[in-house]
Amino acid sequence: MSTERIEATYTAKDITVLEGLDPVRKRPGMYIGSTGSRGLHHLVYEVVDNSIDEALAGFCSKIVVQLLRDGGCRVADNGRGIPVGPIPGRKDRKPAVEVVLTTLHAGEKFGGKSYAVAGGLHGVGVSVVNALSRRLVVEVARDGAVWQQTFERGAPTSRLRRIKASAKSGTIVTFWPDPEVFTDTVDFKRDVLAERLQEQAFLVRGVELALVDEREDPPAKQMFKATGGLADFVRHLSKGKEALHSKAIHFEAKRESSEVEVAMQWNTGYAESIHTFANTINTHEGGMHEEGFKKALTNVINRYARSKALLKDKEENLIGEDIREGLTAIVAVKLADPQFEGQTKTKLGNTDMRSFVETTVNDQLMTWLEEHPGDAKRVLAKCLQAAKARMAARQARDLTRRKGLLDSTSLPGKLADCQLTDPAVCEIFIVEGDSAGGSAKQARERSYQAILPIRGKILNVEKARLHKTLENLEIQALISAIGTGIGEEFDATKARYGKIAILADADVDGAHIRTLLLTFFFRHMQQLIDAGAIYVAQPPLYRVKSDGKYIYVHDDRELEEFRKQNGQKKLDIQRFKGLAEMEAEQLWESAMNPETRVLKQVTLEDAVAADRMFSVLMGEDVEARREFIQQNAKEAFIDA
Ligand code: 0RA
Repeated sequence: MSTERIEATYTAKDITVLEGLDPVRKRPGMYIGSTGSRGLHHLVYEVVDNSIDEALAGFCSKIVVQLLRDGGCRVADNGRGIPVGPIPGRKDRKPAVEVVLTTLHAGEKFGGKSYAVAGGLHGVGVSVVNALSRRLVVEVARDGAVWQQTFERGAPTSRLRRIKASAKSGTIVTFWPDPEVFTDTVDFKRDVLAERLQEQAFLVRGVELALVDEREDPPAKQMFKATGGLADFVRHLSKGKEALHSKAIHFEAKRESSEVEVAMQWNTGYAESIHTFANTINTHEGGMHEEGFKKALTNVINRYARSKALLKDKEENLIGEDIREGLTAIVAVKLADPQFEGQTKTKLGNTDMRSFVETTVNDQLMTWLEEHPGDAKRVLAKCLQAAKARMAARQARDLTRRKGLLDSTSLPGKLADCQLTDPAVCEIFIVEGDSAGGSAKQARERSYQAILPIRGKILNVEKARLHKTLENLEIQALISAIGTGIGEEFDATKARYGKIAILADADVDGAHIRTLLLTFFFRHMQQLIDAGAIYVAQPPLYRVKSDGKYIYVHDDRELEEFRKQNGQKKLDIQRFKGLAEMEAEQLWESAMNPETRVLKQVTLEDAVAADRMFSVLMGEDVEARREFIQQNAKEAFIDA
């Protein structure tokens, strides 16, 4: 999970097809999502995706990503190489490689790729990377020679030159992101890239991906290659969880122009962790392949339970939720012409994928159950137990619902609601502690800002079943204030606020509370994260008086920056210990006033990584948690 300052977001449908690269430089956010750290990393993904396409088409077995000491990034593959000859039918006789690098969406116009990656923000083309780089060098080995061309901010600074003879083939793209575009940072984070390359390696079996960070001395090298395909992926995701059966269930099927591969494993936990992909794109919003998978899963488990008399004739079927509790699964399809739909263009729309996946899972999962009676018994016991818990939970929930605790008909007593009711303009601040809550209530603009103080640490939902979660008073207050309900009953249209901001102290305790709240949103109201409704407010750490004016400073780096800019001046610096000791006016100016506050929008950049992070960070396995925290100690908690 990553957070970022709010900036305008656009969807792919806003992108109009234009030939030149000017529009990319004018509105980079439209092409790569943002010009922050996320957008910066998108440049790398874009180039790697092109190499992955070559691997999917069966022409590339190795991809190397190098982070250069001078801030550049080099992506090398041993694919066919971008064509260097002129494009048939084009008058200007420009080499295809130049057209690919200087024209938006050129990739689609030729090449006849079998499984072209084109969804969401991906597949915008290497030309976008070129436009947003202060310099880019492309080298192609193909047609008996190595060819090279250079560019600056998207414009060629040389013609395509033949460098030397070569019998090899492949493409090397080296680019230096433009600091005029990426004003926040041009610093690539190795961990972020590693996570992504690791995921790609799981999805394209046998392809070798390497990451070399030459900014370290000696260079840090990581290699990703998954000979076990998705089974390796599931093992990776299940780290820190206790499996119900030792080996992941793993199967695949092919037909004319499509493939499906599934790997799944049940564990003793409660989280449902299903991730779906189409042509290596994470279909975060699901779609037809996910529907087919869930339908077959429910069907097979019920049929098996009946055939073994684990469910009696008069007993009701297990529902999907019972079966998916504690299930980690990856469903990956490959198809020729993927249709990406939904809010973030990550929902697979191809209807034929539903029946293809459904039939495959129906057959193969049933076979697995029949062939592994011992494992099957443990899985079924777990599903039946989940059903029992659900019935108990339903009773608890009916009770709470009867008392009106979860819907917004009776709002929690400590909520200081706003006067307006239009969710488009209303905001809620979830504030840690009653005293900070008190200041926030005084500070707020009551027409459109609501305050919900929460006491201490809320329940860790990672370790609790749904009915335990719903019994928790802080969580009840949260659910009813927000208004959407949770789980199956979640209804986004009932949201009472357009922005939900977590306001916690800038210290370790505050970070913990923020993580608990984010875990809750991730597991039970993920749609709100998808909709961009969840924010983290950044309370300031310092107030600096300079020239009679007060300035709020959010961290030590910012303070250092400020000191540099005001070299000679004497500064009067006040350090805040916590929200509670801030005056209402200070809180308003620094954390709540839309004109001056810093709100970071919580985005699910990588749902798979977030899933793993929450299970490990908030789960039972102390050893796995210690290791995770040590490995990630350099990174602040969740980037927030
Ligand atoms: C257009 C057509 C073909 C391959 C590529 C582009 C291509 C692009 C990139 C970007 C990075 N690595 C790449 N490798 C290949 C098909 C070429 C053919 O038909 O031979």
